[in-house]
Amino acid sequence: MSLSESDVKTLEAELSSAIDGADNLDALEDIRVSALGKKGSLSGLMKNLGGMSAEERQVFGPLLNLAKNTIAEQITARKSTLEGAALETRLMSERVDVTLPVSTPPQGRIHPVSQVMDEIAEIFADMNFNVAEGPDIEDDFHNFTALNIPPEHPARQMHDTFYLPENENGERKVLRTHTSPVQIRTMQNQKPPIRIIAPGRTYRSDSDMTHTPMFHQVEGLVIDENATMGHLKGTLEAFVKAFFEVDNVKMRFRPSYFPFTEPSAEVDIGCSFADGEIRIGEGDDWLEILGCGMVNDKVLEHCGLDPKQYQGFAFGCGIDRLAMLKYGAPDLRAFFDSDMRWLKHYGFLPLDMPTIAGGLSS
Ligand code: 2NM
Repeated sequence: MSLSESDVKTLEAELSSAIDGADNLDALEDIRVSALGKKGSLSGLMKNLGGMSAEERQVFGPLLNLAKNTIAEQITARKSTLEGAALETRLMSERVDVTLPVSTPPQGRIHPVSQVMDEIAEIFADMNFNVAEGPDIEDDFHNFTALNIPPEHPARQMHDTFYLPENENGERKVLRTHTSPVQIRTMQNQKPPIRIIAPGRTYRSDSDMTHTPMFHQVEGLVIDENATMGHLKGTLEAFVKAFFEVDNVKMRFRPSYFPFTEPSAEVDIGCSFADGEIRIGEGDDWLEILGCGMVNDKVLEHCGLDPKQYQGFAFGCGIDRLAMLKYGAPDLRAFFDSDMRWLKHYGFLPLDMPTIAGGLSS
């Protein structure tokens, strides 16, 4: 009989090192079949038992059984190691980071006009002003009559008003030519003290290099028992400094005329032009940016307020021009072209909100 104990030990050692060297489940399965399968090497040795004497069988039977069990256990252990590693690899490759944003970053931008409106609201909020709103389509009373602009008043022609077709009551509504009707509605509905700004769209039939038929205005109104022109000047100075982010600003109040205020003034701020750039605050040039005045007694009366008890001031300015000045956009008409290339250049990221603490235009 040719089978020796060392043959069994040698095969067992070969199989054992092959199992240790198997680096994936398919290779391990090949080894299992080549050792323990029907035509496997260990199974082949077992077939020798049939031709052995009883004494030999007593030696080789347990020896082969032990070898078979040892190899089978070793394959099972290696299999679970490889399965664990395979699972680990899969988990790593299929890993999902649930903290990542759900989509690509927003592609849109905040329009400079919206940005400036937010900045203005922030500045006046810090001076205890509320934001008031009203309809774009107004009636004649709120847009003109209450503001001391009666029919046939030359200011009606001045305003290049867009009129809507006559309605069933014979009335012609208008696209508001300023946001003053919002102030009128506020005075009608709210007991003083009043402290509001009214930002929004306004409309005049005017279109050239520096005028668009739709433009944006912000007006402010303070009504109290003793609000004065001094308060008006202080309020506007604080606004201009905060808006242009400068510590000093030269200001000049020129007498003017508006039907809704008496006295009335136009406000210029000092500036200089150097290297094609405008500097706000100081310099020998002047820039007109605001109109203002003490609210006309007739306006107070139209709103049901007693001018002997109440007085106040109002002001108004164009937002589009402020945005051009602050952010350097040269052409007003490009503001309303909805061109994404323009907006990518002049626009603001959605999450950079203006705050007094963090900076308005940071
Ligand atoms: C301006 C200039 C001066 C103004 C007046 C009023 C109201 F309703 F109180 F009478 N609102 N806005 C006003 C005053 C507006 O814009 C250049």
